Amino acid sequence: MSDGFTLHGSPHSLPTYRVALMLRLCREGFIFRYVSFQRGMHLTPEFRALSRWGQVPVMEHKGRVFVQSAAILEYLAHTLGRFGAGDDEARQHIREWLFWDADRLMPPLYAWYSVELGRRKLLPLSFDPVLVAEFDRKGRSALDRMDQHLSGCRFLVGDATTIADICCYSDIAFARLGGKDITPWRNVVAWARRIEALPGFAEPFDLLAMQDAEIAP
Ligand SMILES: N[C@@H](CCC(=O)N[C@@H](CS)C(=O)NCC(=O)O)C(=O)O
Repeated sequence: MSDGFTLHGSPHSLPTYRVALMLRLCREGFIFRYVSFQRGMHLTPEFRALSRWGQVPVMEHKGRVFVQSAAILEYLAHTLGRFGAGDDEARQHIREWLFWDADRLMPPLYAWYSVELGRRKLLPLSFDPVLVAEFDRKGRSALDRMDQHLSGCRFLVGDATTIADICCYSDIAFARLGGKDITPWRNVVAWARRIEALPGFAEPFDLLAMQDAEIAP
């Protein structure tokens, strides 16, 4: 096992992107192992031995195995000393955003992407229009909340980028890939531009290749 970072996931996976983006912004190289859902790679005994819940992303580092993208971001912030909190209060606020994201932001915005993949027949997915309307209602409401918060600040917590921003930004990137126009949320758009201006920033499909690859720092 390598002493560096190995990331198992898929370019179509929003939580995989969020970990890859963090590593890239920290200028850390990593080995990417593509787990193809279509080929059932997530069901193999080797993968199930790594991933407690059978999900990507999985990150390996120094003989340890990590799952759950938000928890991985916290580990990376702590280990690499980047994009973390300056004090206990900020750490708590960052964690609140990570939990809010998993509860309110990521589910509807990632669903928008799934709906689009199904619509374009790239995956065998179809959704009841009632469900699609519900994704829309929840996604819009979460974006309203975020936009309101960002009206008074440049980043979600404090005055510099943290893992809270990296986490929530990934949802915005996938909402856009899902064909959603987020321009009505002007503060969110301005904030997203700040993340996109960070050195090393890359869009999802520019960062993760469809086959195993060594990603340069
Ligand atoms: N809360 C998890 C979500 C992970 C997740 O939903 N992964 C999906 C791909 S994006 C997956 O592995 N799905 C396969 C399955 O659940 O069987 C995280 O943030 O890491």
